[in-house]
Amino acid sequence: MLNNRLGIELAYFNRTRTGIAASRDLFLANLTAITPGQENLNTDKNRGVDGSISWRDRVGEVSYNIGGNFSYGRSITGFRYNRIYSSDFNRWRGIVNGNGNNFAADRLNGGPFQLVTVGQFQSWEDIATYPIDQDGKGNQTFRPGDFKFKDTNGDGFITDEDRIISGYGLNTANNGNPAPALLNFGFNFGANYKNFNFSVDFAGGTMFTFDQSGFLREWEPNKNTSQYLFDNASYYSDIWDRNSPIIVGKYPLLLQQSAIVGSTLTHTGYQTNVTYVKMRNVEIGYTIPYTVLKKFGVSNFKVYVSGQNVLQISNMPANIDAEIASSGGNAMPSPRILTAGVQVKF
Ligand SMILES: [Ca+2]
Repeated sequence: MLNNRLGIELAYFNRTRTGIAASRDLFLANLTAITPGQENLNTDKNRGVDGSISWRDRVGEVSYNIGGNFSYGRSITGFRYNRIYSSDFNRWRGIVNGNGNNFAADRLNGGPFQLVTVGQFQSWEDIATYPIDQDGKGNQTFRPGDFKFKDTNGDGFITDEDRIISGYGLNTANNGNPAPALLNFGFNFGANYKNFNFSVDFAGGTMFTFDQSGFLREWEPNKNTSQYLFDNASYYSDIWDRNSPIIVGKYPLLLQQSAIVGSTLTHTGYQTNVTYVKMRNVEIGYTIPYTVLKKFGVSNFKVYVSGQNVLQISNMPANIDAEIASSGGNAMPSPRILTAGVQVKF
């Protein structure tokens, strides 16, 4: 298009898988020791769109190219064999036998049902006068810095029934580690001027949830925690005096207890809906002209510096690698590689 300067591609996909194996709900006495076999009962759907655009041209002695691409996809729960729900509320949530997964038919697969965090208690007085009872005990188990939750059904209490779909999917099959971004994008730029060349490309993603766990969330007995959590948690103004005022940070006090601070129900207090972009590759090079090289018997001589994963801009806690596979943050990030080199061909 336009003398081959402009390129555009757009693709839409809509895939339905049928015959996914599942077991029928059968009620057999445990004594029979029989479990129903799996049959091809269910369906799943995946829909999405991806595209790319590129442009290359020349301005005076500079030739350049610029491009971008994206892909967006979502999975949707399809037909589900007539499951038996314990209540209409669980039917709406798609919860079967206490399984927290979202199995409701024709719903976008996404965030788990969880409490939504709406703030933090700022002081003891704030706790004493807070109109919503979060623990069924008049909030006496809370301390300044602990989370406040949304009373979705407005009954004045925080219970299981206040949970709603919130955030994007967490990879429950993988310890709650982040699921892949629903929207991925990239863009690139390259230019040549005389004997100089420059190229850079960026890659990023958005629409996924990072749920801090482990080192980024807890301070349990005989366990380490992260500097990030220490730096951002609430703390006693006098560490030797438990009656001293609590300075409220971004997270609750770090207490050595096994229960998750604030609520035993999952909530959004430690979650971030992440958007990130990384400078994936960058290179600048200079090629010595052949007219100069010829007399040395060299056909090609190029010097360059290049980098991979040079920088990341994101809203990740502590700006840790958004592509990290661990919700505890304790995994190897993509390495940052800087290279300086000389290419010689004879
Ligand atoms: Ca409620």
